[in-house]
Amino acid sequence: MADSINYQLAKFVASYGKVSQIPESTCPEVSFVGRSNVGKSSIMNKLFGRKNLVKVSSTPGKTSNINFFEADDVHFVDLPGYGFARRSKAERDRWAELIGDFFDSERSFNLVVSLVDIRHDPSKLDHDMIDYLQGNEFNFIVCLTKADKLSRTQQARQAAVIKKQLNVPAENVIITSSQTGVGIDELKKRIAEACL
Ligand SMILES: Nc1nc2c(ncn2[C@@H]2O[C@H](COP(=O)(O)OP(=O)(O)O)[C@@H](O)[C@H]2O)c(=O)[nH]1
Ligand SMILES: [Mg+2]
Repeated sequence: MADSINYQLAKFVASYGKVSQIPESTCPEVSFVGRSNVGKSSIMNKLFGRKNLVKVSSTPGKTSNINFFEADDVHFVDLPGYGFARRSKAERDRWAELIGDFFDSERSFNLVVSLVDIRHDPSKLDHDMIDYLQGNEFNFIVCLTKADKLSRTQQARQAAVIKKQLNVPAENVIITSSQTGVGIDELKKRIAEACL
């Protein structure tokens, strides 16, 4: 196998409303989780070098499906975002069921990329998500998103605070920006290590 993933030919594979509809894993998989509006679609587009292959939502919080993308025989899974304030209980329940079923299912969980906005303290839902990943021994990294919104000094300070709050090893945390591309090469390196 090659030592790096060719992202040039990334394409959309399929969208699923239920975990039971998803076919068995046929290749390594990288899943993306995080609160709605954290920058999940943007970071996936940045990886793929595409503007809008993954839809960047103008209406945050719309409960979405589980969307599969593929590049160079690696699957990239865009999971529905959590924590949108105006979401109904029915929608929150649907989210919890989808995510729970997904991570409970027998798949190739090569890497889970958990996104947290670098500007804010992690929410209760961020904690729950990351505690779950750590507790169940998923191979995961935390991408701190939107670093371009802070100065270098502020980035370092926030990264230290968030690492401590989430209680994750320092090497599991990457500072990123889909706007400037900061951290994207490091993310690609981690993905290649987990998948190739
Ligand atoms: N400044 C800045 N804005 C970002 C970045 N990533 C995403 N955004 C913006 O945040 C909003 C939500 O992004 P999106 O990727 O759709 O988030 P998702 O809901 O997690 O998929 C959009 O307005 C994006 O343009 C980033 O790295 N820097
Ligand atoms: Mg999105």
